[in-house]
Amino acid sequence: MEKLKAIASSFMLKGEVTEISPLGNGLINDTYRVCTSEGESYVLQRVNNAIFKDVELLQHNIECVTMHIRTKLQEAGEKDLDRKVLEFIPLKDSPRTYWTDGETYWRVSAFIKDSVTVETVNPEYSYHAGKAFGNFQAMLADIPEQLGETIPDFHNMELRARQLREAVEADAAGRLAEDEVREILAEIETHIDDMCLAERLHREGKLPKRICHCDTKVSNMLFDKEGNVLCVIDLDTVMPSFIFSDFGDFLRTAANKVAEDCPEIDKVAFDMDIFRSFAKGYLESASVFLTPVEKENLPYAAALFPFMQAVRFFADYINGDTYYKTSYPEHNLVRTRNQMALFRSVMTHMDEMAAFCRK
Ligand code: GN1
Ligand code: MG
Repeated sequence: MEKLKAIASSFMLKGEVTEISPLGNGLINDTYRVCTSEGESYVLQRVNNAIFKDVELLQHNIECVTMHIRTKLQEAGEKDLDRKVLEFIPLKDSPRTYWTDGETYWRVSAFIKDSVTVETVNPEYSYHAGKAFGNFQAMLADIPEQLGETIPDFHNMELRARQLREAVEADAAGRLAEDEVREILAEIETHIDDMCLAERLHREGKLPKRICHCDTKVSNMLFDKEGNVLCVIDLDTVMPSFIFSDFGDFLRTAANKVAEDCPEIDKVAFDMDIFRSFAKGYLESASVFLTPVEKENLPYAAALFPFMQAVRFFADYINGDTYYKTSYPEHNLVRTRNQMALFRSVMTHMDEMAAFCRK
């Protein structure tokens, strides 16, 4: 903790650091809450630079995005600015917003007062979330700076399929010996071509990349106590992507009746009430910029994300769990089973979703 205290203290905080405690449950970065003698709270986060290789670019993206949103909100007369967009704190001796000793990277943002995160949402929350993510993309539609990809090809299904095939080829952990692993692999293979539609459309010039959040799971939104969305957090993956990313990844977590690692597979199901509420909110705020191709493929996005996540968890399982934090040896396999069950459930609702989006 002394080390963390020293790191936190090198940022321009109000007051002296008095307390540091762990916060949240992300699978990639380590996060702490910092309290100071002046009663202020901050979020201290270690950026996982094994995964985010270019922290400088990442922080540049985040600074551009938060400043752009702040200006937009200000222009719109927003009164509660500090709770509606994250603020990154510079170092005491430099305008840089991250600290590094050459090995680890840390940053600090202001803690948003009276905010909560949730792991599950009801239809009402989902409607607000849909509006919030649509707005987030709409506000970023005219960002003047060029943003880079903090993880190149992050949501590229062709790449994820390739990585799975490489993992299978290497079989580093000997897990291909398991019958179930081979069965899951066979099932995944039958869907890969269909699920690579976005990359094909992009190559044909029919699908643009826009600035997206790319990690829109439910727990990456802050709500106030009344259930209104305050702002979107966890901006590491904000980058150019297809709008499917934000639409699909929210539903992947929000519309699953259980958590992404729930081992009770028979309880996994895609909740159409959540879909309808979220899609309604999203379409209300995103319609200003969505093209017909983007709009008509929203049901595909709902299917793509559980599928892509299954492929990613599965490749990590086969690689011997080198990417996602796991709590037990089969954790990534359980996650894979869960996401494949969700994918199958989504696929039974394709026509219904298409009809809803056409309305
Ligand atoms: C990771 O760290 P966290 O939980 O915000 C992952 C997402 C996955 C998610 C699955 C950079 O996000 O893409 O959807 O786990 N982030 C990265 O829970 O790989
Ligand atoms: Mg994340």
